[in-house]
Amino acid sequence: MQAASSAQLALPVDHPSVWTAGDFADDDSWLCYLSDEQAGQLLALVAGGEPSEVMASSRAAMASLLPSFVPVVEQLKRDLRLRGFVLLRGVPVQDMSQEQAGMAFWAIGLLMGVGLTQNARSDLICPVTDMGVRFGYSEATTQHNARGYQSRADLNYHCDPTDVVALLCLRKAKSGGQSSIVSTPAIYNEMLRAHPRQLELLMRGFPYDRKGEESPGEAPVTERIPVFRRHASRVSCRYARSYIIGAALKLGVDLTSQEQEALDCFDALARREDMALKMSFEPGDIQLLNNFTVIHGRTSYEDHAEPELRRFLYRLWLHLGDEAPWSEECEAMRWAFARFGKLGLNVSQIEAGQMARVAASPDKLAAADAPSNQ
Ligand SMILES: O=C(O)CCC(=O)C(=O)O
Repeated sequence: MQAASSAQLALPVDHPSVWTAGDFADDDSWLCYLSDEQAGQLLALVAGGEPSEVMASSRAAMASLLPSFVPVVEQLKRDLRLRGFVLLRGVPVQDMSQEQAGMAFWAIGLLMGVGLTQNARSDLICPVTDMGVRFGYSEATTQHNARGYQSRADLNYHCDPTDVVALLCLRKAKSGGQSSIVSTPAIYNEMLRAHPRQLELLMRGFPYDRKGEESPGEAPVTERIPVFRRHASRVSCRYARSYIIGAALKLGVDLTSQEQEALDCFDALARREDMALKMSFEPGDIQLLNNFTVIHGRTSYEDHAEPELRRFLYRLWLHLGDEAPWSEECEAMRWAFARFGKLGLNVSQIEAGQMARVAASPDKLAAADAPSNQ
């Protein structure tokens, strides 16, 4: 890894990961439509495959079942390294059961990286849906151990703690639930220019809450994770305010007024109208984000009355292996708040123990999970 010199540190980042919404006013190259051939190969895969076989499949085996995806995957990974986001449109979820949609999603993820467990239930394909959890990210509304993806609340801009997060939309909300994304290198540049004192505090970082999902004997909070870490030509970011607030509460310390101000400054820049690229998911869309350079948020939503119509996404947390730029991150940035308890494990690490739950129905999940908030 090439370390940043002090001269470089003083300069703004000049990299394709720096963008604002206006840069895409006439550019939809981030939107990638699946071809009929690709949709057909996905349908053939899920019609013939058992979920357990798909989950245990190797990347090479999956590439031979989905050959039309192989060149696309290389392009997607390039886009994620540079611009940091892609929306894949056209997974034929309308012709699949929910379980089959989960399998198709896993298969595409497998071609890109290694799927990791995302909670204490070892979910590899994690439902993002309203399970009745109350969630907030201010000091006043933070709920003990609650995770936002199980609520229908507005989700403040944050990254997930892996290299890449992927969200597959199966059903939209009745209203709301709009996704928006912001370039964190663009926030960094703005802070470097106008708020250097706040930036310094963010570079020092914060401990993150483990939300009660740690194993017995593990600390309830992480070590300090920098919000920004500068490299020679780029900058990486980790940010999830509800986890920072949760950790401060568990440690019994108040964030200082300067720290609060620095977090407010980050949030205010993220929410600036010119910064965010908004997108509305359609069923069959997969949003892929580089968590080191893109934060995502979601507006609150209203659901349909009928459970079978309610907003439902699946989520993958992908580890992209030892190629740059992922391999250039230090341990605290790379694994952030992902590797503890039963989080951050791949299939081979968990198969000796419990099997991950694959594509269970939201009702079963709600019943199983309601009291634990995991
Ligand atoms: O529901 C969404 O659109 C986003 C959910 C989310 O932010 C997450 O799962 O990290």
